[in-house]
Amino acid sequence: MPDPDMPQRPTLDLDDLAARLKQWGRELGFQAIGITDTDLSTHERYLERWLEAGHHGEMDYMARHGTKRTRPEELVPGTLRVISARMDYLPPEVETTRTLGQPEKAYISRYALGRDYHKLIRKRLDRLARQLQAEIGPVGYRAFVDSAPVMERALAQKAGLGWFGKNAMLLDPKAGSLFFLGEIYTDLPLPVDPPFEREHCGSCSSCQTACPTDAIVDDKVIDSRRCISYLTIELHGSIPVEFRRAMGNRVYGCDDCQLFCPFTRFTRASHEPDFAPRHDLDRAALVDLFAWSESEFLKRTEGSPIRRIGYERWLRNLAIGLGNAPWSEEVEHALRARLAYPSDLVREHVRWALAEQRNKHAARIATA
Ligand code: B12
Ligand code: SF4
Ligand code: SF4
Repeated sequence: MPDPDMPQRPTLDLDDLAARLKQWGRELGFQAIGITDTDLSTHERYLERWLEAGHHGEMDYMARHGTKRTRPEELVPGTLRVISARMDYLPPEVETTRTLGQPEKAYISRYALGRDYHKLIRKRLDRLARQLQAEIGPVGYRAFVDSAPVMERALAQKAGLGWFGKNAMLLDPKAGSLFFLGEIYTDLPLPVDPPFEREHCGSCSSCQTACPTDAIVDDKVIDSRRCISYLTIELHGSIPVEFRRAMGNRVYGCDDCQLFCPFTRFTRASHEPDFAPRHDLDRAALVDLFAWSESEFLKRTEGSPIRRIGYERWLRNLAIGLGNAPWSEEVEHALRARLAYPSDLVREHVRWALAEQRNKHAARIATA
């Protein structure tokens, strides 16, 4: 029974409000908005299985929050609905597979070429929620982007934004998967959208074939410990030797399971200035990035997601890229210049890379 002393919300046409909310979302730069409830019980089981198998590697935060990740109302008490939002990020005219095929260049994941997406999307979600409040008065809400124990893809699938591809990405049949997700948890009982039921992968398995390190261990299941994204961004220590050659020139993240997906041809370019490449990161040569001093690294990655890994891991990743580059005096010279760098981690990767370079040089001489 409603408490007669409590101020009541005026009777709302929630269907109309949800339609307007989606319109505001589009005006704020989101390409899709959907609404779902908080029942993630099926995904809770998938997550448990994934954690039991150790597929999270060193990402302890994936196991740390108990059921808060899969039960939104435990993370934010009172949550009834989740508004899921999609923002595309591929800047126009940025090369993808071509750069991957140029082994003297660095391949940086296309989501990380510009400014960090977290702040931008959080701000937009806050604006969306404030617009809702301006319309109907106080509403309980919290906005998230990849920053809290939230099952972003599962919520998006339930909210109708796409299906889980065999590469575990959330895909939209008309836009591929090169987009970010964010959400608003709210206590407003908005009408929910139907989940995205149809799976469009069919008999395709291009992502599994394309994955350089066989990290897609089952349909929709990634073993992070094999995934280049994890190895270059999340892993703190030494990158296991077994994966180093397969990493090629991928020095920050990896996009292969998306680039070779047939739906990626439907990607729509993003004109968000924040996502535009900085410092030519979409086309830079490995040797040039390896030559950055620590202060240059800090300055040039200010506000970029790359900064997160720090200078030491940046050099670690680039050393592997250089080891995989075709032999050249310039590459050997660049590596030798770092042989005395004051970090065991960096020195070990540089030694590995030099050995790779020397093997290639020897093979060249032998066949000359
Ligand atoms: C941990 C994490 C990683 C880890 C682990 C990846 C992983 N697959 O979990 C690592 C570091 C490897 C990683 C890599 C990348 N990530 Co990441 N990552 C996350 C994070 C923080 C959590 C993901 C998670 O919950 N994993 C747990 C596992 C169990 O979930 P899952 O892989 O999504 O698996 C689901 C499906 O397998 C499904 N499922 C399993 N079996 C079945 C069976 C059926 C029938 C069905 C229907 C479903 C189903 O249920 C599982 C649970 O929902 C999210 C942000 C967030 N808070 O959600 C971003 C996020 C998933 N990552 C993102 C991105 C962009 C990437 C990269 C592309 C970055 C890059 N270029 O390097 C790669 C892609 C790798 C890949 N193919 O997944 C985006 C994905 C956007 C999208 N379109 O899907 C997210 C949502 C961040 C964001 N806010 O935009 N990531
Ligand atoms: S991001 Fe790269 S390494 Fe990870 S699953 Fe996809 S293709 Fe494999
Ligand atoms: S490459 Fe094929 S199997 Fe993999 S996600 Fe895309 S459509 Fe699905």
